[in-house]
Amino acid sequence: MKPIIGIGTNHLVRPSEHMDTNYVDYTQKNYVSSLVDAGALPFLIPIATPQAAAEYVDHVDAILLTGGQDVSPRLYGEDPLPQNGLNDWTRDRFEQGLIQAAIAKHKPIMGICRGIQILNAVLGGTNYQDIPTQVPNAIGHNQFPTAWEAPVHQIKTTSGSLLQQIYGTAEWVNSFHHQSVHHVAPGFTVTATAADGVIEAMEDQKRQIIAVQFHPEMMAATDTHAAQLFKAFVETIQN
Ligand SMILES: [Mn+2]
Repeated sequence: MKPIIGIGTNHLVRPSEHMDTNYVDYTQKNYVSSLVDAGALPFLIPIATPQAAAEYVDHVDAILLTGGQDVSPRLYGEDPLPQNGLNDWTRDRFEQGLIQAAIAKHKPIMGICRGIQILNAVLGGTNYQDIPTQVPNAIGHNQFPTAWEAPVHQIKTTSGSLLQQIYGTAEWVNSFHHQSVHHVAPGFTVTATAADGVIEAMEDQKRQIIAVQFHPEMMAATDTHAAQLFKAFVETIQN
């Protein structure tokens, strides 16, 4: 049996150019294809109540938390800065439910981009609301409109981490974010940083959580490290 991975989705809640007033739950195809290629069977979990989150977790072997909106600073007790972008309290609360249930039921979690930020906020850390204004001498962390799979900045990894086993001591990754982990939640080890100190990955081997700020799902088709990261996550589930 392939491990079943529940993907936390995004949703449209306003009229949009392509979908008009069809309000859909969705995820980007490359999250799905990366998990399929790594040997898993992904299911998309629609955004629902926090109570429903726990029931969804009962039906999957692991959770993938994906990119999207800025995590509400309310989750870590801060008022928003003017640079804080779109927040979605419904999604935040639902993913909080997914995280808490997955940990309670000893199911592994992988977080990507917003995923690392919601994990950190829910589990007791704080985030930078806006890297350019809050991190001194910050490098560029938003490569848009450069190709999604193009690696644009370096990371240095931490010895003993799963991330270093896969990526080596230093590597180039892509970058599409203006927020990041600030104070690290208890239980996590920082496993990669950018040259400006911005946290690019962390993990908690005890709770089987691996999280990255970059986007391996956009690189997995062209980059062996990114593909291997998904394989390693899937293997975590099988153990
Ligand atoms: Mn970055």
